[in-house]
Amino acid sequence: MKIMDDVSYWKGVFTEEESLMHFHHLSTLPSLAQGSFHLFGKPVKTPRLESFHGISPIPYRYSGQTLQSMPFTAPMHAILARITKLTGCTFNAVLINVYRNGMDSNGWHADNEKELGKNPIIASVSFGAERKFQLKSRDGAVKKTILLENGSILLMGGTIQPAFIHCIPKEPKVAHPRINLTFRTVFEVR
Ligand SMILES: O=C(O)CCC(=O)C(=O)O
Repeated sequence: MKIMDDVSYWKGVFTEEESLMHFHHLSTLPSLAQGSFHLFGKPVKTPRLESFHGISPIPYRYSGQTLQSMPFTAPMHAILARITKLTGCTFNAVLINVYRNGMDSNGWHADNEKELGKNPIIASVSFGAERKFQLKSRDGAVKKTILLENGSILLMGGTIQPAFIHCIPKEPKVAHPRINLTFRTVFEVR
Protein backbone atom coordinates (compact mmCIF):
# COMPACT_ATOMS: atom_id res chain seq x y z
CA MET A 1 0.00 0.00 0.00
CA LYS A 2 1.37 3.40 -0.98
CA ILE A 3 1.49 5.81 1.99
CA MET A 4 3.03 8.75 0.13
CA ASP A 5 5.52 9.29 -2.69
CA ASP A 6 8.32 6.76 -2.24
CA VAL A 7 6.92 5.24 0.99
CA SER A 8 5.04 1.93 0.91
CA TYR A 9 3.73 -0.21 3.76
CA TRP A 10 2.55 -3.82 3.86
CA LYS A 11 0.89 -5.27 6.94
CA GLY A 12 0.75 -8.98 7.74
CA VAL A 13 3.67 -9.95 5.50
CA PHE A 14 4.74 -12.39 8.21
CA THR A 15 2.08 -14.52 9.94
CA GLU A 16 1.63 -14.30 13.73
CA GLU A 17 3.48 -17.59 14.05
CA GLU A 18 6.40 -16.51 11.85
CA SER A 19 6.58 -13.16 13.63
CA LEU A 20 6.73 -14.87 17.02
CA MET A 21 9.45 -17.24 15.83
CA HIS A 22 11.53 -14.37 14.39
CA PHE A 23 10.94 -12.26 17.50
CA HIS A 24 12.23 -15.05 19.70
CA HIS A 25 15.33 -15.63 17.54
CA LEU A 26 16.20 -11.93 17.27
CA SER A 27 15.60 -11.12 20.93
CA THR A 28 18.11 -13.77 21.98
CA LEU A 29 20.97 -12.70 19.65
CA PRO A 30 24.13 -12.64 21.82
CA SER A 31 25.43 -9.63 19.83
CA LEU A 32 22.64 -7.29 21.00
CA ALA A 33 24.17 -4.44 22.99
CA GLN A 34 23.37 -0.99 24.25
CA GLY A 35 25.71 1.44 22.50
CA SER A 36 26.49 5.00 23.47
CA PHE A 37 26.88 8.36 21.76
CA HIS A 38 28.14 11.79 22.79
CA LEU A 39 25.74 14.58 23.69
CA PHE A 40 27.34 17.93 24.59
CA GLY A 41 30.62 16.07 25.15
CA LYS A 42 29.15 13.52 27.55
CA PRO A 43 28.58 9.83 26.78
CA VAL A 44 24.90 8.89 26.74
CA LYS A 45 23.54 5.35 26.44
CA THR A 46 21.52 4.63 23.29
CA PRO A 47 17.90 4.11 24.40
CA ARG A 48 17.57 0.65 22.81
CA LEU A 49 19.69 -2.42 22.04
CA GLU A 50 21.36 -2.84 18.64
CA SER A 51 23.08 -5.45 16.53
CA PHE A 52 24.51 -4.98 13.03
CA HIS A 53 24.83 -7.83 10.51
CA GLY A 54 26.29 -8.11 7.00
CA ILE A 55 26.05 -10.84 4.38
CA SER A 56 29.84 -10.36 4.12
CA PRO A 57 31.90 -8.62 6.85
CA ILE A 58 31.56 -4.82 6.59
CA PRO A 59 32.15 -1.95 9.04
CA TYR A 60 29.44 0.71 9.42
CA ARG A 61 29.91 4.11 11.04
CA TYR A 62 26.63 5.01 12.64
CA SER A 63 25.62 7.56 15.25
CA GLY A 64 29.27 8.28 16.20
CA GLN A 65 30.16 4.61 16.67
CA THR A 66 31.75 2.09 14.30
CA LEU A 67 29.82 -1.15 14.28
CA GLN A 68 31.55 -4.29 13.03
CA SER A 69 29.12 -6.56 11.27
CA MET A 70 28.13 -9.93 12.65
CA PRO A 71 27.18 -12.66 10.16
CA PHE A 72 23.61 -13.03 8.86
CA THR A 73 21.71 -15.82 10.60
CA ALA A 74 19.42 -18.22 8.67
CA PRO A 75 16.24 -16.36 9.82
CA MET A 76 17.77 -13.03 8.62
CA HIS A 77 18.33 -14.58 5.18
CA ALA A 78 14.72 -15.82 5.20
CA ILE A 79 13.37 -12.37 6.15
CA LEU A 80 15.50 -10.75 3.43
CA ALA A 81 14.24 -13.26 0.84
CA ARG A 82 10.66 -12.29 1.73
CA ILE A 83 11.45 -8.57 1.33
CA THR A 84 13.14 -9.14 -2.01
CA LYS A 85 10.17 -11.17 -3.28
CA LEU A 86 7.74 -8.43 -2.20
CA THR A 87 9.69 -5.33 -3.26
CA GLY A 88 12.24 -6.49 -5.84
CA CYS A 89 14.97 -4.82 -3.74
CA THR A 90 18.12 -6.55 -2.51
CA PHE A 91 20.22 -5.55 0.50
CA ASN A 92 23.56 -6.66 2.01
CA ALA A 93 23.21 -5.58 5.65
CA VAL A 94 20.72 -5.15 8.45
CA LEU A 95 20.64 -3.02 11.59
CA ILE A 96 18.52 -4.57 14.34
CA ASN A 97 16.98 -2.38 17.04
CA VAL A 98 15.33 -3.81 20.14
CA TYR A 99 12.98 -1.42 21.96
CA ARG A 100 12.56 -3.05 25.36
CA ASN A 101 9.39 -1.09 26.10
CA GLY A 102 7.81 2.27 25.25
CA MET A 103 10.57 4.18 27.05
CA ASP A 104 13.09 3.01 24.44
CA SER A 105 13.14 5.21 21.35
CA ASN A 106 15.06 6.38 18.27
CA GLY A 107 15.57 10.15 17.90
CA TRP A 108 15.00 12.25 14.77
CA HIS A 109 17.54 11.30 12.10
CA ALA A 110 17.98 10.27 8.47
CA ASP A 111 19.76 7.14 7.36
CA ASN A 112 22.27 9.14 5.35
CA GLU A 113 25.69 7.81 6.36
CA LYS A 114 28.34 7.88 3.61
CA GLU A 115 28.35 4.07 3.54
CA LEU A 116 24.74 4.05 2.30
CA GLY A 117 25.48 6.00 -0.88
CA LYS A 118 23.45 8.93 -2.22
CA ASN A 119 19.78 7.90 -2.28
CA PRO A 120 19.55 4.80 -0.10
CA ILE A 121 16.54 2.50 -0.20
CA ILE A 122 15.65 1.14 3.26
CA ALA A 123 13.31 -1.75 4.06
CA SER A 124 12.09 -1.84 7.65
CA VAL A 125 10.55 -4.94 9.24
CA SER A 126 8.73 -4.90 12.59
CA PHE A 127 8.01 -7.66 15.10
CA GLY A 128 6.31 -7.34 18.49
CA ALA A 129 4.63 -4.28 19.98
CA GLU A 130 3.15 -1.70 17.61
CA ARG A 131 5.03 1.58 17.64
CA LYS A 132 4.52 4.94 15.95
CA PHE A 133 6.97 5.90 13.20
CA GLN A 134 7.14 9.63 12.51
CA LEU A 135 8.36 11.08 9.25
CA LYS A 136 8.91 14.81 8.67
CA SER A 137 10.20 16.67 5.61
CA ARG A 138 13.27 18.81 6.31
CA ASP A 139 11.29 21.94 5.41
CA GLY A 140 8.54 20.93 7.88
CA ALA A 141 5.84 20.98 5.17
CA VAL A 142 5.02 17.25 5.30
CA LYS A 143 4.45 15.29 8.51
CA LYS A 144 3.27 11.70 8.65
CA THR A 145 2.79 9.16 11.45
CA ILE A 146 2.65 5.50 10.48
CA LEU A 147 1.75 2.73 12.92
CA LEU A 148 4.26 -0.10 12.42
CA GLU A 149 2.51 -3.38 13.15
CA ASN A 150 3.77 -6.85 14.02
CA GLY A 151 4.89 -8.66 10.84
CA SER A 152 4.86 -5.54 8.63
CA ILE A 153 7.29 -4.08 6.09
CA LEU A 154 7.84 -0.37 5.42
CA LEU A 155 9.81 0.56 2.31
CA MET A 156 11.43 3.98 2.02
CA GLY A 157 12.60 4.78 -1.50
CA GLY A 158 15.62 6.78 -2.64
CA THR A 159 14.09 10.27 -2.31
CA ILE A 160 13.21 9.90 1.40
CA GLN A 161 16.53 10.00 3.30
CA PRO A 162 17.81 13.20 1.59
CA ALA A 163 14.53 15.11 2.13
CA PHE A 164 13.03 13.67 5.34
CA ILE A 165 13.96 12.74 8.89
CA HIS A 166 12.27 10.05 10.96
CA CYS A 167 12.00 8.85 14.55
CA ILE A 168 10.40 6.34 16.92
CA PRO A 169 9.12 8.50 19.78
CA LYS A 170 8.85 7.32 23.37
CA GLU A 171 5.40 5.91 24.16
CA PRO A 172 5.33 5.37 27.94
CA LYS A 173 2.07 3.37 27.73
CA VAL A 174 3.70 0.65 25.59
CA ALA A 175 4.71 -2.13 27.98
CA HIS A 176 5.90 -4.75 25.49
CA PRO A 177 9.10 -5.00 23.42
CA ARG A 178 9.42 -4.42 19.70
CA ILE A 179 12.15 -5.51 17.30
CA ASN A 180 12.90 -3.62 14.11
CA LEU A 181 15.19 -4.63 11.28
CA THR A 182 16.28 -2.01 8.75
CA PHE A 183 17.78 -3.68 5.69
CA ARG A 184 20.28 -1.51 3.87
CA THR A 185 22.90 -1.62 1.13
CA VAL A 186 26.21 -0.72 2.76
CA PHE A 187 29.18 0.19 0.56
CA GLU A 188 32.78 0.03 1.71
CA VAL A 189 34.07 3.60 2.28
CA ARG A 190 37.81 4.23 2.50
O1 LIG B 1 12.59 1.20 14.62
C1 LIG B 1 12.29 1.69 13.55
O2 LIG B 1 11.21 1.44 12.98
C2 LIG B 1 13.20 2.70 12.86
C3 LIG B 1 14.64 2.35 13.00
C4 LIG B 1 15.51 3.42 12.46
O3 LIG B 1 15.13 4.55 12.32
C5 LIG B 1 16.88 3.11 12.08
O4 LIG B 1 17.34 1.98 12.29
O5 LIG B 1 17.54 4.00 11.53
